[in-house]
Amino acid sequence: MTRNTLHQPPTTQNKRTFGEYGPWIAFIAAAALLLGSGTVALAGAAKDITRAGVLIGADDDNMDNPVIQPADSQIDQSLNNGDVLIGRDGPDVLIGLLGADLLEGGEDDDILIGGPEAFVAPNKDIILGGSGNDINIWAPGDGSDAFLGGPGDRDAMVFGVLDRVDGIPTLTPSPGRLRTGIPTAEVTNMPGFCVLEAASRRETGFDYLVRFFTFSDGLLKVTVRLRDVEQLFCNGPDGGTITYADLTQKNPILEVVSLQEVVEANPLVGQIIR
Ligand SMILES: [Ca+2]
Ligand SMILES: [Ca+2]
Ligand SMILES: [Ca+2]
Ligand SMILES: [Ca+2]
Repeated sequence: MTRNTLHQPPTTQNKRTFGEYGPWIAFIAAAALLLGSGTVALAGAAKDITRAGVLIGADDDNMDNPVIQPADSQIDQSLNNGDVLIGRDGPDVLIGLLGADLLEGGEDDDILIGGPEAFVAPNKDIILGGSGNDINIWAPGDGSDAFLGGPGDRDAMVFGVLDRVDGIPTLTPSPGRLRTGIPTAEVTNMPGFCVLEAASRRETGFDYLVRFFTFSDGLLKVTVRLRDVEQLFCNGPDGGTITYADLTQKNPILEVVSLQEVVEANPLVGQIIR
């Protein structure tokens, strides 16, 4: 399913030009950007771990799409920009953008981003890491999500302000991620902080609920559900810090850590956040 050309979604809202992508486009294109066409898109190729892919939601399943929405129907037939993005063998980067997206990393150590949705609803994503040590990044403006890390004993949940151009996360070259690059995010400058709550898997299907409160009004804005996730990185209640919880511990708590301690806990997260 590798596409060598950029698919331009048909809607005005999502129309982007190469120029708008800025200098990143050359790198992204070289890294074999895969832009989802339709609602299901696949990255990488079976039995070839070098075929990692960047898979970005097309955001074209909406009422402006005549394939989805018959002209003679006034009733919304669309998924409101929801995409299904499925990674394969390699270490993929999956980015859902707008809509309630379903992301599945597949095998290897994937980086998954349900948004960024920038407060545009629907913005509640379901994210499945699959095997390997996966990283899910939530950014302010994304809604309440569920992240199921799956197999892998170092799946990580990260809350941070994603670096982006025109709403699309920028991908920075990384030695271990030559085909895709990695997204980057500022954790210490978020407009809020996380509170970790243990959950009953029997009652909820999840191990933890992460509550995100905003500094400006002290209100609970978002809850991210975690299952089979071993690490949590967020901002602390005093702001300007990185907090970390080892979710494999009994009664884990979020504690302020240095960037060096982040690197020791998860080297790839250490490259992504600051
Ligand atoms: Ca989408
Ligand atoms: Ca994968
Ligand atoms: Ca995993
Ligand atoms: Ca896991």
